[in-house]
Amino acid sequence: TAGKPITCKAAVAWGPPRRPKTRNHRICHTDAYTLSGQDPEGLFPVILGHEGGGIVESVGEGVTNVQPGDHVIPLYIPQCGECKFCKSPKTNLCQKIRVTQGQGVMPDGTSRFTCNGKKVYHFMGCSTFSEYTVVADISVAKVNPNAELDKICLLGCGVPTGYGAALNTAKVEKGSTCAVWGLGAVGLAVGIGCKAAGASKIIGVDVNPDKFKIAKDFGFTDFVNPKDYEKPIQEVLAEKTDGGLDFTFECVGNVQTMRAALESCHKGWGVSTIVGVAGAGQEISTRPFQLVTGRVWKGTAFGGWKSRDSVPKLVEEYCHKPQIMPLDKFITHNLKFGQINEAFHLMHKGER
Ligand code: NAD
Ligand code: AHE
Ligand code: ZN
Repeated sequence: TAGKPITCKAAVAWGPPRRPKTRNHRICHTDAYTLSGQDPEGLFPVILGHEGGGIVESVGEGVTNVQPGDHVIPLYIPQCGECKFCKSPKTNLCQKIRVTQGQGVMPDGTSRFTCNGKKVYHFMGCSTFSEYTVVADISVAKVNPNAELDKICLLGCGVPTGYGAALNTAKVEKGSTCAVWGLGAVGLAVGIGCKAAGASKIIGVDVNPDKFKIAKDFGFTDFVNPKDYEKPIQEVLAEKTDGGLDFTFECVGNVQTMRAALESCHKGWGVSTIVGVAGAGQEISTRPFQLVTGRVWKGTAFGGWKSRDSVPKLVEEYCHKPQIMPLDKFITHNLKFGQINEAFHLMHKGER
């Protein structure tokens, strides 16, 4: 049906105050963030969703990298292989279609969605909260068709992001000490990355203590709830770790926890990686002396993975080494597509 309209179900978000099948979808906190109106790039009406897995229904003229029937994971960071970002080994941030993607349209400037006769925007080049979606050819990874789509859809964002933050961005070292703020899917995935790298201590920091039990299964060895202490968490952690951590990760999206994570790093060498996405207009701050004295502030998008090269490999890692890539453990609820608003509600209940 290439070129012909398809009528299907989709979760259309008409505007920030309202709550809202590719085949399998997952909600990432970033979907909730854009829905809340905090995203400076947020446009409405929109079909949100950027973590999914599906089967190619049809391809446009000239598309050669996938064909109907292929199993694919949509990619919000594409990989064209030609731009200067793709050619650099230092980044995964392909820029080939970034401008139009941020404008909620396809690379040719058009939207391919309408609802009740109204134009509906694309989201992050994916729009997975729909039974059918349209994406650029460089925005899909072709993956092993034997891998279950309802599991590997997790490899569209949260899990690779956290796992790669530890392995690619921070480059966690064997025997090192690590701390992770925020034990949602992203923070838990940082845990599996730190464990894979051989960290000796992995401290989970969350204001919701219900998260600590589940996090033990993701490599975390210790837990701290900042609400249990009067003094700043950076002081608490410095005392627990002989002066500070080798690696810290912020997976909340809060500028105060970003500062705490940096200042909890060990003098001289501690590396802090920002993964969380903060709201529009927010800024980070710390005394420059923190950096002068050897702490390093970094950030990561999609865990630094060059998407089309890496996602198929992560799928194979799940298939052949599930003890290292335990996707099944991330799944707490399976809901029907019509229950998408309930899914957002469950995610918000996980916050405190
Ligand atoms: P989530 O809502 O599932 O988890 C967030 C966790 O943070 C919760 O467990 C909550 O209890 C905890 N938390 C809230 N306030 C806290 C505080 N003050 N101190 C400590 N913990 C606190 O979210 P998620 O889906 O895991 O995403 C986490 C963040 O990462 C979001 O900001 C999301 O937008 C961002 N993200 C970034 C990338 C990237 O490529 N950089 C990719 C995916 C997600
Ligand atoms: N649109 C926001 C930025 C949001 C953001 O930082 N997105 C991350 C991915 S979060 C996935 O859950 C990202 O990859 N950013 C790189 C990019 O090019 O957007 C804003 O502030 O405008
Ligand atoms: Zn995401």
